[in-house]
Amino acid sequence: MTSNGSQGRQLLIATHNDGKLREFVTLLRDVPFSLTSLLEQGVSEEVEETGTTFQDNAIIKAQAYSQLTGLLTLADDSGLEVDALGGDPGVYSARYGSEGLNDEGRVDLLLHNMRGVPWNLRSARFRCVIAIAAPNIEPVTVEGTVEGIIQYEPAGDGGFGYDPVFLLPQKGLTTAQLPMDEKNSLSHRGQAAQKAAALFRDWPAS
Ligand code: ITT
Repeated sequence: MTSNGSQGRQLLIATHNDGKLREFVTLLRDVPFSLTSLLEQGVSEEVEETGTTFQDNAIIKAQAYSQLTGLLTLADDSGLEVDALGGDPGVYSARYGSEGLNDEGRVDLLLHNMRGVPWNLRSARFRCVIAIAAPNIEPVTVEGTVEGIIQYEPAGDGGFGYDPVFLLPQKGLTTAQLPMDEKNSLSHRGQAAQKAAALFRDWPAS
């Protein structure tokens, strides 16, 4: 996928979500590893996310895909917590509503479930926990959070998932209205990836 003078050391970005993958490839472009994907490794298995926290699920995914491939592996578990919904959809963000929904359907459901919620009670945050695992190491985790407000209507066609309704008050724009580099510089995933990149810069040779 990418190569940057890494002398053959590979890092698997273990996600089936294309939006996440695009962001990680940009965020981790300077780490001293060649980045590879599940697609490139021929891995189509979906690991079951049986945890109840972002941290548990991130570790479950990173460990499972590193066992499957033997590679140093990074996975994230992330999602949207909406205060007016008691923190939902949270760890179930990708599975909110019925199985058949796509991103747009989940955004519609979210707005439906928030109808009547006034502006001052529409606070929310994206959370991301990244886990790094390899067959011979204890998993390591790092995390990031970004605060926002759930807009009444979707706006923007960048990003993925709930980005079209996630307003960054300091920008006056949703995360779907920002160029990817700008979203990455502020986002939950961007913050967690910066911490991960710092770990990778000093990663011991195996
Ligand atoms: P993998 O498990 O294969 O990585 P996934 O999409 O199932 O893919 P998660 O279980 O971590 O990943 O669910 C994350 C969901 O949270 C994602 O599908 C979106 O609905 C939402 N989400 C996370 N980060 C987001 C972001 O930056 N922008 C918009 N929505 C986001």
